[in-house]
Amino acid sequence: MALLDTATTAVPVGGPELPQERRLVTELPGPRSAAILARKADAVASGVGHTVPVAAVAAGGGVVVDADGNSLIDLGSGIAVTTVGNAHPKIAAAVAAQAAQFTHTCFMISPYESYIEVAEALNRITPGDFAKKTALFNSGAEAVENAIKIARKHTGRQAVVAFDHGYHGRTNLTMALTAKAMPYKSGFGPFAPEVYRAAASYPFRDGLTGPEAAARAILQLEKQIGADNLAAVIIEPIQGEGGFIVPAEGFLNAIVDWCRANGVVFIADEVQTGFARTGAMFASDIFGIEPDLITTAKGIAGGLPLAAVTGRAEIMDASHSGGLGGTYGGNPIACAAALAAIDVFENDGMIERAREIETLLKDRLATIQQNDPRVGDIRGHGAMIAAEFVDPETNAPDAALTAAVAKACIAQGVIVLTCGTFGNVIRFLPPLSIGDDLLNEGIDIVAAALAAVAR
Ligand code: PLZ
Repeated sequence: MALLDTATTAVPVGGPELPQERRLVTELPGPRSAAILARKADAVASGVGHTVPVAAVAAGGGVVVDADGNSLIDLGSGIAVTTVGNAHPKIAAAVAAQAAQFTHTCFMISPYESYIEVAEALNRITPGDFAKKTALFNSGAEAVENAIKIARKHTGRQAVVAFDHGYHGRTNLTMALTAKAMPYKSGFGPFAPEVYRAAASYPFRDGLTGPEAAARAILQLEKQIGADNLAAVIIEPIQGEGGFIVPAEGFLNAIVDWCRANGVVFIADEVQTGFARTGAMFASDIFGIEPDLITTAKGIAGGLPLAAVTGRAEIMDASHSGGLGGTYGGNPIACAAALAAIDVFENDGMIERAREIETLLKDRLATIQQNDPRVGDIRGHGAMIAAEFVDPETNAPDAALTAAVAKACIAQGVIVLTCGTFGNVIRFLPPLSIGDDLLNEGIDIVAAALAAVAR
């Protein structure tokens, strides 16, 4: 069965040449998407959900085109992955060339240069002016799992601390690290042992300064777990799924200092914040911290599955030879894509573009907030910006309003994602290849959707 009846619909080629416009030719889903989604319901496990009810056929610049010819404004980048832009020409070319050369040997069997080049690039561009090493994996969760393995081996200790509102993945250990039961954990236990949780810094909700929030967390680490038992502390420098929570100034620095003083490995999970997304190459750079280990994925390879753990050479080398790996980790096609993507991040003005997007989004959202106190907080860095929706009287999270606004935006052809422990945050994660016109049009639609939901 063909995916599309190509006799009647020409499938557009993706990439930046796609018409950069919002265009709705049907209601969403249109008939072709509806038919494909009906097959999804029959063939794909129900646990695998979807947010936008269309079947994608092409994407690039700032749009996603569906099977019916609708063109949607992309403010999600497939959850912060297509940061350089979908079907970026340099990535498409690198992937095609490598696929014609060889598709796989297994790096643990016959190594190849591109894996090593990715490691060299990550050792160079991640924060910290010290000797580093890297190991490559397939997904963010797998990188996190391996960072914990390495930290345990290095310290000879077992306990790991993650934070309130943290998200680190859906595998067993990373579910344990993740702070939110629904939809990520409920019914999927038992979870990995020796995982503990500390209080995070959430300035909009806790009102604490960075040092105050850090003191609260450090008290928990010392009294509930004991530094001598603790292998690693893992935190997202800006918490992603938990609500784009930017910690108060000084919070991360105090935690890093405490870890260093106590021989605890500090792991920054930059799977969502990495690679120019936040207007810096890594969010750790914004806060002036130098993690011992850093986990990356998502934006690293422009949409190909690749992930990494990078960090201090003496920690990365803790494992016996053969202790780290996997069949596909550092697949050559993914490595070719990553080298192309890192070239774009470093040389094509991506960091500057992320900062421009921050200014545009924050200005527009601030105007909306002035007229509507249900927008409780606007926060974030670069092209990772969020609005938190509340009951203006009590500041209580308003998940129903958030869901209604997001649904209305999607129906109008604007892909927005929600997040937050309380489900009351809309996050904006546009590809850095999007133009200002589409960004503005997207925010116009968010504003109209908000205005349309009665106060
Ligand atoms: N660490 C900080 O953001 C992935 C997951 C969405 P994988 N976030 C999006 C979902 O519902 O599954 C993420 C992250 C941080 C780790 C991960 C996990 O990365 O590549 O999804 O395994």
